Amino acid sequence: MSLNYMVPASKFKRYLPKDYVELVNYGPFGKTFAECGTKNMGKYKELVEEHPMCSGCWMAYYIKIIFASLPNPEHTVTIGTAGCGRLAISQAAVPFIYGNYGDQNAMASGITRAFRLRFPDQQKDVITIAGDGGMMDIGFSMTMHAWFRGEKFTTIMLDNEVYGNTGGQESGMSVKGAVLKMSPKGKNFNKMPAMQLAITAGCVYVVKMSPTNINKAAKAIRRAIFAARELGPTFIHAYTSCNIEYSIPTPDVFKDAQEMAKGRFAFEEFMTDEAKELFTVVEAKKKKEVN
Ligand SMILES: Cc1ncc(C[n+]2csc(CCOP(=O)(O)OP(=O)(O)O)c2C)c(N)n1
Ligand code: SF4
Repeated sequence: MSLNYMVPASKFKRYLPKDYVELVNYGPFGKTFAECGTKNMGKYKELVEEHPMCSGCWMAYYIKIIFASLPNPEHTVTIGTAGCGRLAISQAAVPFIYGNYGDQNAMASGITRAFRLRFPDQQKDVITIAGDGGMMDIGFSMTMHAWFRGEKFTTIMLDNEVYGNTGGQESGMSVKGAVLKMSPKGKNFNKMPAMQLAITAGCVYVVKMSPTNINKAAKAIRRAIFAARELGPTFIHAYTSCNIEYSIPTPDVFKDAQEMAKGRFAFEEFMTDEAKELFTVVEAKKKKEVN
């Protein structure tokens, strides 16, 4: 995809859906992060606006942040799988690829490599976005092997600590003892250490967080994308509660996320020395572009 495909021919413009024209005129394509990033959300036409996820779903909120953080939305492809998140991700004005349950990182490996061959002079960003079941249970081998192979794309795990979309089975990321609708006896093994697994498997940048601070969340997503372009696999492990399966009243969803930010989702950031060096250069350049 490129801007050339998105800008409608002037004579054709009046026949196009209003939504599309507004996206071209007032959306983030071709704009800077300072103009159409997380700081200005609500003031421009966002890449994902309407979606069928539950009212107050924290995952849907975080997905909006992901799309508002993209450094280059017109050259980005997202890859997802079965699970609640794909209901919103597939509504975004960014190409979305949907495969069999759990194979998102295998698909992303092929697509990233194909892009590098087909568009050697154009940076394309590939991001997989999937739930904890898709990423750490059924897709576990494909997630891990993509990391071990050093595939250069970003993996974002939407961890709601349950299979939300299928009515509340425990996942490897549920905590020990968690009692869920379809795990009435309580889970009997520990939450998987996703961050440590990612570091061991060779991810060059890894963050664990509860995304209560929008700008901090955006910074992590952008860093993950910048590092994946140059250095290797990157991973964001975000807490995205399921207020339905964990019976969190909608007005308390933010409070719950704040509690998590003080607990098992306290902010942790890992980066290799090369990634650190890269961020110093890239972030100084971006700052200069804004001033
Ligand atoms: C191969 C296969 N097995 C099972 C399913 C059924 N299925 C759909 S979504 C889902 C679980 C989703 O849980 P998770 O990945 O954690 O995402 P969430 O819905 O919680 O966001 C399952 C088991 C499927 N679609 N394909
Ligand atoms: S079931 Fe849970 S994760 Fe799925 S949309 Fe509803 S609140 Fe969000």
